Amino acid sequence: MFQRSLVLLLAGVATVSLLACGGKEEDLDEEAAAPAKASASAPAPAAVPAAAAAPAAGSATVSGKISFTGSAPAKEAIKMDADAYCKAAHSAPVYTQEVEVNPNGTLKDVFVYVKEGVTGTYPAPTTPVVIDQQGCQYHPHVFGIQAGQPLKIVNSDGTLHNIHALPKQNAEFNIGQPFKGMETMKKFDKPEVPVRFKCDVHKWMGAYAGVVNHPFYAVTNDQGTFEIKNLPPGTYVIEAWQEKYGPQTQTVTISGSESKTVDFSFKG
Ligand SMILES: [Cu+2]
Repeated sequence: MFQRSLVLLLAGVATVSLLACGGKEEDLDEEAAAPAKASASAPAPAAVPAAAAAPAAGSATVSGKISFTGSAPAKEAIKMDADAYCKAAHSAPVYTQEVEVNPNGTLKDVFVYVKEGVTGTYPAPTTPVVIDQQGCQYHPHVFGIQAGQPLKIVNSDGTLHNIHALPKQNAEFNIGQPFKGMETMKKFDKPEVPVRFKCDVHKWMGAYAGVVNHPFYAVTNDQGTFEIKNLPPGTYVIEAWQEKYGPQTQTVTISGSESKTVDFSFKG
């Protein structure tokens, strides 16, 4: 115990990850079970039966669709010849994911989150977000995670991957996973959108995380839609971030259990 505090005192950022699987995360778990401080003055919301780790902060919803106009860059088939394992893992062509236009003219893999306006504290879930290296691609390609929430990095391939996170606000990391089934736990301490990941072995591999300090985020699906639930009443800046086209923002004001639609449109 003494040793642990000493290390924490001395080391700051660099060594914290070594201790992440110790008692620290369990403390967070207990806090996560308590209602959000923001709603302390109001009566506790009726117990959500199968409550997830995130506290039920409010009951407003912001949802929307990301449409796309113009022409997308031509999809390029990825050449995986450099690694026989990767090449053999696919019987059909695999395409780049920089701009993913859905059949209904919307965009997939846009990270949508509340950029400004969230008050209160939202303890990081202790359940990890998983990023899997499978078929020499990252799954998912774009994902959200809370600051302080564990990120489980998995190698499902029988080949070497080297996952290299390139944040600007958080600590960079660079981890070789030479064997199938390897798992590494990491986390980001600060909010940052986006954080890019690359593989130093396979140049075509790329992924992006949106790191936020609350649970109000989503990634658009193959219908181009998103939904952000359990928002307390307030005025919020909603940002939609796309890998090639960058961010767009809109402001929305919601009250009570209102549902509002915030649509975005990106142009190729
Ligand atoms: Cu790789």
